[in-house]
Amino acid sequence: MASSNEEAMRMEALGDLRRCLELSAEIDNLEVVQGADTNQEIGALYELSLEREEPPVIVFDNIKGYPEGFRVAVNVRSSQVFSTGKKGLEQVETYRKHRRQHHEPIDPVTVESGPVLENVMEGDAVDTLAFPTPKWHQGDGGDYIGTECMVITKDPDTGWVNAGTYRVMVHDKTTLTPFIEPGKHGDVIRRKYWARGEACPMVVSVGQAPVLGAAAASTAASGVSEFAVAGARLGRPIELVDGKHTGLPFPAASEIVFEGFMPPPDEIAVDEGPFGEWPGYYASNSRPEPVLQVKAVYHRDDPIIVGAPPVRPTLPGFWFGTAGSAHFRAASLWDELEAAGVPGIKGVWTMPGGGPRFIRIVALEQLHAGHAKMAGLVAAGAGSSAYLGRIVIIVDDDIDITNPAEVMWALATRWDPKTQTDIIDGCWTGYIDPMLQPERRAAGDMTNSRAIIYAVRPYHWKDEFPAVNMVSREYADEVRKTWSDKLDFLKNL
Ligand SMILES: Cc1cc2nc3c(=O)[nH]c(=O)nc-3n(C[C@H](O)[C@H](O)[C@H](O)COP(=O)(O)O)c2cc1C
Ligand SMILES: [Mn+2]
Repeated sequence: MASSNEEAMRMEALGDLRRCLELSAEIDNLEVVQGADTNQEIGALYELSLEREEPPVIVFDNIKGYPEGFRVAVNVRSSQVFSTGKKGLEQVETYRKHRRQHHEPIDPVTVESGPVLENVMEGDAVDTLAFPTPKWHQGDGGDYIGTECMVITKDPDTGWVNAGTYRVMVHDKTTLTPFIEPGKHGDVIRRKYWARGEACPMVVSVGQAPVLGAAAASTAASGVSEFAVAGARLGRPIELVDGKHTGLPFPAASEIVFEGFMPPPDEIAVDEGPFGEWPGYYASNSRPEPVLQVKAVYHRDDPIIVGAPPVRPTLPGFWFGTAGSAHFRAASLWDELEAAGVPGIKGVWTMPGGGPRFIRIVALEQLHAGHAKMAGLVAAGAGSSAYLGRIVIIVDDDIDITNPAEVMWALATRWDPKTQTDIIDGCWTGYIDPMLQPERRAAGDMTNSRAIIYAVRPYHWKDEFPAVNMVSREYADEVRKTWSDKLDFLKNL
C-alpha cells in the first residue's frame, strides 16, 4: 500500500512543479535560502550542495534586488520525492520498466488559459531582466535564465513540435541567446526557416513540471514531440496554450515563457558564453550565436526559475542528479541496444567522472564470436550516445559495472589494447567538448574520435581463460553461517 501511495506522490510531483516543491518540503527535503545574490552566490551554494550525493531541493527567495516571491529553485528533479529507494542497476531497470509501461505517446491538449498567462509583457513592456537570473559560475560571460528549460520550435514541413533543453543567456530586455549545438533538433528545425529566408519562431519555457524538463533533456526520436513523451510518462496529456505572436504552444502551467523569433545568424548574431559546462570546463568559450528577439513574456505570479546549471562531473550530486541523470541515460542506451537487436545485455552504466555521456559501460553475456563487437558498435552510435561520447567499454557479465574498481579490473586483466580496441573517427561532438581540436573547432568540424574497448574474455578461447581467484558465493555463505557468531569481522559483511 505504502508503495502505491509513494508512486502516486511521485507522479503528482512529476506533473506539477509547485506541488513537487510542497511535497519535498513535507518530507523535509527542501531548504529555503533568503537573501542570496544572483551574482555567483546562488551558483556557489548550488555547487556546494552537489558535494552530497543526495542534495536537498533549494529554493532561493528574497533574492537581492528582486521582489519577494521571484524565486530560483535547484535540485528539483533529484528531490527525494522521486526516490524509489532503488540504487544502481535496479534503478536503471526501474526506469526501463516505467518506460515500457508508459511508452505510448500521449499527445498534448490545447487549453484556453492557464497560470502562465497571469502576467503578460508585450511591446515596450517586454523585460527579460525582470527576473532574478543567476550568473551561475565565476567564469560565465553573463546571466543564464535557461538551464533546465524547454526551447520549443515547430518543423515547418511536418508540424512536429520539438522541445529541447538548451542553455539560454540574457543579453538585454529583448535579447536572449539559446545555445543549440549543431545537429540538435532545435538546430535542424531553425535552419529550415533560415533556408527560406525566414526568422524561426521560438518559445523558451523556464520553470515547468519536472516531467517536462526530463523529456526535453533526453533524446526523443526525430519527429517525436517531447510533450507527447512527457504525457506518456505521466499517463495524461500535457496542457498547452498557444502563444499570440508565433502560435507556438507552451505549457499552461509554465512559470516564465519568452516568445519571439530567431533571425538567421548572418542577419544578427551576438557573443554567447563563456559558460561553465558539464564536462567541467569553459570549452565553448564565447562565439557569435543567433538571437531570440523576444516579442512577449508570460509569467505566473511569484514566478520560479528552475535551474540545473552544469558543474564538473566529479561531484556526486551532479552525476546522479538532475543534469547528470546517469541512471536515466543508462536506461536509454540499454533500450536502444535491445531495439537494435543486440542480445545478452545484462547491464548498462556510466562511469563517474565521465558525466552522463563520455564513458559508457555495457555488461554482456557473450553468446557467439563477434557478439562483443556488435554491442560495442551499436553502443557507440545509438541515439542517446552518438553525441559527445569518448569511450565505450564492453565487459563480461560477471563484472559489477556499478563498481569502478571492477571495471578497471576488467581493463587490467581481460583487455589486449592492440587487438581489442576500435578507434573510430568523425563522430558527433559539440563545442562543449574540451578535446575538440582547435583546427576542427575553427572549421566547424564538430567531430571527435571514440575508443570502443572490448574488455572481455576473448570468445574463441574463453573456456581456456584463467579461472577467477574468488571464493564461491555458496561456500562463502556456508563459512559465514558457521563462523558469524564467533567472528566480529564477519558481521554485516
Ligand atoms: C541541464 C541541461 C542543459 C543542457 N544544455 C544544452 C545546451 O546548452 N545546448 C545543447 O545543445 N544541449 C544541451 N543539453 C542537452 C540537450 O538537452 C539534449 O541533447 C536533448 O536531447 C536536446 O533535445 P533534442 O534532442 O530535441 O535536440 C542540456 C541538457 C541538460 C540536462
Ligand atoms: Mn527532440
